[in-house]
Amino acid sequence: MKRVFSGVQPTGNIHLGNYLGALKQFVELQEDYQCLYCIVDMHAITVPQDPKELRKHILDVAALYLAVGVDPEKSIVFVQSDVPGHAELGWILTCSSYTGELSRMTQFKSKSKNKESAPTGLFSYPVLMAADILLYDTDVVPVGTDQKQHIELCRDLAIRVNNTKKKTFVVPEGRYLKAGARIMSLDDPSKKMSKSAENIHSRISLLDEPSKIKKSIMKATTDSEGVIRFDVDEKPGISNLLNMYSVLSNKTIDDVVGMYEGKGYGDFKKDLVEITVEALKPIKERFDDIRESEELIKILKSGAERANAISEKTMARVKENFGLGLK
Ligand code: ATP
Ligand code: LTN
Repeated sequence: MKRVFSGVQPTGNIHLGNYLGALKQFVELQEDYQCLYCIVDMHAITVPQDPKELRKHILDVAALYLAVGVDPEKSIVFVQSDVPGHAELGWILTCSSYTGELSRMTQFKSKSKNKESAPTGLFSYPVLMAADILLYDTDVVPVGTDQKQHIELCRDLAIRVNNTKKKTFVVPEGRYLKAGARIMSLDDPSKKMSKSAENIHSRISLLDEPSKIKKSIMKATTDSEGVIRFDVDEKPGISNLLNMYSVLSNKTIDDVVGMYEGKGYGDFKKDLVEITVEALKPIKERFDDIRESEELIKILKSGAERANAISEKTMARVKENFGLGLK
């Protein structure tokens, strides 16, 4: 069976962008692949984290994976720092990566912008991500398009090692959905929706109360034309809302535009609130049950054991091909 790997950072509550860009794919792929879904806590500490909050967010993300439909009987769900191979391979790959290629990563540029100095971990973050993926001989990586550059770097590193040492790694492919791959921020549609943005109305979290969802959508930035049509360049706000409407209702954007011909932004936004609240209601209900249950920790522990068993085999091959350690 081909393998899938993906990860989400425990840096806050999962939002609609994470869900529509990545988690929806996680659920679909479980039928045809062996899937590993990781909570990448070591990526989260590339920016300062409060230890108590981080622990809470790890369990929140794990419970949300299960609440959206990741099935622990089918998929391996685990926490990154429970498998030492990630850090180990991360270092080995750091030695095969170049500072020039890392300094071109746009996520690093935007996260280090306006800071006097940036942690080295933030700079080498994409190398750890490559290690996550290569550690499991991954074939397919479902992510949002914001991760495309990191996936390309991962492929370059795998090919570089395969060319200079013996063939060591499987070269993975990114998998991006047509719709949902890049949901934009509600208050500034030139930026992607993000967990860590300061304004809570810039995003819809999967656990938001209906009143918060309503407020965020009704406040969402649009334009003064008053016509509902899809045009990302001229009307980025409305186009983003149309995209969300289309994916959540399983209708094409053209159909949605047709339904709102002659209607105003207010009517459209009200309906989008209703669709969003309905879509998220069952997720929130399942989340509350799972988050409280003792099963969650058991699932993560057993996931880490299964992930460790796979990663140890890869690490033995990597060490052999690099000449590290004793035979
Ligand atoms: P942070 O704001 O803390 O950097 P984030 O919101 O970007 O976090 P991640 O944990 O980095 O979320 O990403 C988890 C997954 O969600 C990745 O596959 C990523 O590509 C996807 N994703 C993140 N934001 C969006 C978005 N706005 N639209 C579509 N997919 C997204
Ligand atoms: N870099 C990703 C999170 C992430 C990831 C991964 C995604 C870390 N390791 C491995 C896919 C595969 C992000 O910031 N969204």
